[in-house]
Amino acid sequence: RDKRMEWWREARFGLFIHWGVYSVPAGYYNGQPIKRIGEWIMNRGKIPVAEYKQFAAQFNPVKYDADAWVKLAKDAGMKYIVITAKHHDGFALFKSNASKWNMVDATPYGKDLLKPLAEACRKYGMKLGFYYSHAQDWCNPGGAAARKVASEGWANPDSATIDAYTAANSGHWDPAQTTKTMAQYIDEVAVPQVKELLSNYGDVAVLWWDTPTGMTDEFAEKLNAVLALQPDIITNDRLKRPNFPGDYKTPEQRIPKESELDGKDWETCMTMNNTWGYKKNDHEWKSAEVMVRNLLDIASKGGNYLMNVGPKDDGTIPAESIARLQQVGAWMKVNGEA
Ligand code: JFZ
Repeated sequence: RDKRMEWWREARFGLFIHWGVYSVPAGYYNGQPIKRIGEWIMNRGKIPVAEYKQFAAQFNPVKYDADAWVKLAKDAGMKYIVITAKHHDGFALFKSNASKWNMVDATPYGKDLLKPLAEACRKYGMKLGFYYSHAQDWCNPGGAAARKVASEGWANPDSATIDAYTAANSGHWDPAQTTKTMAQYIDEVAVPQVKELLSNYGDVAVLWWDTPTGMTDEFAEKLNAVLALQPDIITNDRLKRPNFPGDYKTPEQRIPKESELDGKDWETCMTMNNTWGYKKNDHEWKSAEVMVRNLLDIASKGGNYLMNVGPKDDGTIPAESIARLQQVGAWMKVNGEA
């Protein structure tokens, strides 16, 4: 068990990538800015499934250069990358036989986004992990939906009606979301897709589960069993609490105090501005100086820092993020241990 954790304990610094169909609306729906994090736009805006799916027709990241992304991370001193293979909107960045709602079948680009990233990671000796939203899935029927109200995010005149529906339908807002049970979704989509992720991309270093809404121990057991496909894989603590603690804890957007540390491994994930997925109206960037200070604080307490970028729909990482990664990299070259 500890052997698997060795590389991770020395890594200290990694790149989180939130990329998906939400980079197309980029924070706006019907011309209105939707509040809060960009990758939640479908839920906050209560966008109907059929309408949200149309954004995929515009998702054409022709400037995507996986080699350059991995090089950028490497030059910043990062040792691993975790990318959203599927976020809560259910969209798979990879070719999937379990759902047509994927990059190859639903976009004009028509190519698997994870394949070139896996190749580039092998080339540069970068560990690769997959974030997979196993419970929440707002487009594949039967997936869970966390109960967030539209009025918090969008001043829609219909929001009261939508919120009443959402409250009565365990967080869903479109009847298309509930045509199957969650058990069917787990068996027909989640388990097969995790199998695909752990079979088709070579070594997978990390499985990063997220938001266990609606999870039972039985569902978690089924997903956990698939990890056997990658004997050295490690996982975070978000599959299902408390029976599936995983290998490390994931304080989010915050660095634990010395007094909170309990000997368990941990990783702080953080955004550079105020969103994980790209939003064109979020300009509140942290400085590279703050990031270096965070890295030092985290490393000195024995944790890892997973720093996020939210690429755009054309396949480029925002210039502000690239600049910060380069600035942190310049500091690491002078002061880092590598
Ligand atoms: C999430 C996702 O919902 C979000 O979109 C993003 O991917 C982020 C990295 O993870 O949400 C969470 C999950 C856990 C906590 C807060 C937000 N938490 O434990 O405080």
